[in-house]
Amino acid sequence: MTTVHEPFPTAEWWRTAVIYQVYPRSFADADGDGIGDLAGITARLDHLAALGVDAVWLSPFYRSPQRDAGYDVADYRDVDPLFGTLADADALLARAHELGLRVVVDLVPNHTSSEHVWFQAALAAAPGSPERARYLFRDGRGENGELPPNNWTSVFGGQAWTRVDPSTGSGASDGQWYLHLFDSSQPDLDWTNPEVRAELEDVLRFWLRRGVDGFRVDVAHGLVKADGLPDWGGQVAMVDGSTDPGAPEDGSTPATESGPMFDQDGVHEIYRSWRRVLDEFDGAVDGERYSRALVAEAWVEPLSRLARYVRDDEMQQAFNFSFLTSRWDAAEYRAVITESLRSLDAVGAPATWVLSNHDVVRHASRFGLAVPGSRPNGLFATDPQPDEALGLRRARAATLFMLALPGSAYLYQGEELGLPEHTTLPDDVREDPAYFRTEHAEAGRDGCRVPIPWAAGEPGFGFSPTGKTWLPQPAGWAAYAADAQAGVPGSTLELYRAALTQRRRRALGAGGLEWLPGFTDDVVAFRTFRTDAGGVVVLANLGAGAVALPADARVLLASAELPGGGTLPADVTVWLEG
Ligand code: TEU
Repeated sequence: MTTVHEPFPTAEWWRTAVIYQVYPRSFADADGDGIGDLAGITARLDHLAALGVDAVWLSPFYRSPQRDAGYDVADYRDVDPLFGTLADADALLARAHELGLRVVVDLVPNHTSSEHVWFQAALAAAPGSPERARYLFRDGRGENGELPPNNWTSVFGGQAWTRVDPSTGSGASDGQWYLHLFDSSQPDLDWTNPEVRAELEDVLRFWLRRGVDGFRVDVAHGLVKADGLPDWGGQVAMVDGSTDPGAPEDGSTPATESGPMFDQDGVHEIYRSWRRVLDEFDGAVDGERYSRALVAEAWVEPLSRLARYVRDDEMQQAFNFSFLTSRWDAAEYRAVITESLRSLDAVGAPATWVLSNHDVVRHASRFGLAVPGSRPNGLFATDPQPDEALGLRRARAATLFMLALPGSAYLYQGEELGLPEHTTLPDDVREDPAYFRTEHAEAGRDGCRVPIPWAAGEPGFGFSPTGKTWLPQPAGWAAYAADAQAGVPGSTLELYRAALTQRRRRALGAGGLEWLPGFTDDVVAFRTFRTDAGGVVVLANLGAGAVALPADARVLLASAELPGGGTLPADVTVWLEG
């Protein structure tokens, strides 16, 4: 079935858009090598149109040695042969637009791959040269420069500096060090260098000219480092985004301390100039007037700090990781939703909502953990395993209340199938650099990156024509396959479709929200409203026992079968006719 949307309903489409994240290596494989590709995505775009999303965000597909699954870019203006060609990218864009889907691509400006021509030139050049000045090369400390220039650690574990000397095979012998907040194959660019700024702006224009509708900006809070790269007593953790060992004892993230490598005021000038680049393209294609969007991947707290990224002349959106990192707790959700709407309204930006992505344990598994909603950096087979059924029940409930919230929502591929994390991956198939750099202390992110099951009865569950998959899929995934759920009442896929249909029909993303009194603390209860389209009443029961539904309740959608008798069981969300 192909559903073509009303194309491009408003100029500021991103204010209410549901944006579906495609992780190219794991979405669909057309050429049979077991790794997803652009042609595979294009062939499956009908699934996304039928699902009812507004836009697609593609994780990086650029030329890359794939040390960090493409977040290590060697050439920003080409497609990696693993994923296809520039012509395949053009075909994808054309087909998506035909279906009324906008396309957001990933931009990785904080670092390049060490195989980027710039970094290779930097290694070949002398300290102090213009080639070195595009990155953060420094002399080491200690008598012979044998100690790293400061004490920063990599987000993936280990120190954030690597020394160039013949023994590391880097080709340089002067013994300088270069900074990498992530893997050693991901050297950080120096954003105080005008050449770096000009180059990345040109990259934006390259993709805008090809017709992309926006960019998801990787590590948007990291581009500018504090002057002098001062030592810091803290440590940055992957996935949970917590940054300070001096954090409050209750485990909450400290309010403002983010370290000298993150959330420096200087980043905002960069986004102001990018915004001007995007604005050049408003109306540039076929005279169509709609704005291209920038979305910040910035692990910044509190939300009032995050709101600075989406001021009027900066980006349009920022991921709401405070929402993603909430535990399964009604009071916590009420607080984060209230605070999100308050701080983003204050700058005129839409709130965004997200529960899963390619860096975190899938929410269907997080909510099935002993502490539901806690967020380990991956799970090993030897770890206590999540309760799959409970996790899925809560995930469906969480998604259903998320999709009623005003603003824009992000979905991660496979969550519409209710996919859990692969929590029993054999260690010898893991690829995430975080697993290696932490010396296997963290399982890392491979478990949320397993190829998608499309067809229950086919090898590799239809991911690839040969049945190959770059990571193994659990045998139990036949039940989650898209073809096993399509048209099946009560399936997770049909729940997502129904919710997205109602969301669109009732313009929920564009509405406001009011909290409803009269329910117990364990119930997230709100009414969405919009004068011209009508709203819904949303009740999410996060408590342990059933609660009574209002006497006159007319149920529009429920995240699980209701028992009748006018009750809302535990871990279920309903939308009621407003
Ligand atoms: O992730 C950034 C990242 O690792 C954050 O989750 C991190 O916890 C935060 O910066 C700490 O404050 C992005 C990509 O999503 C990820 O896949 C890449 O591996 C990474 O950047 C490097 O490009």
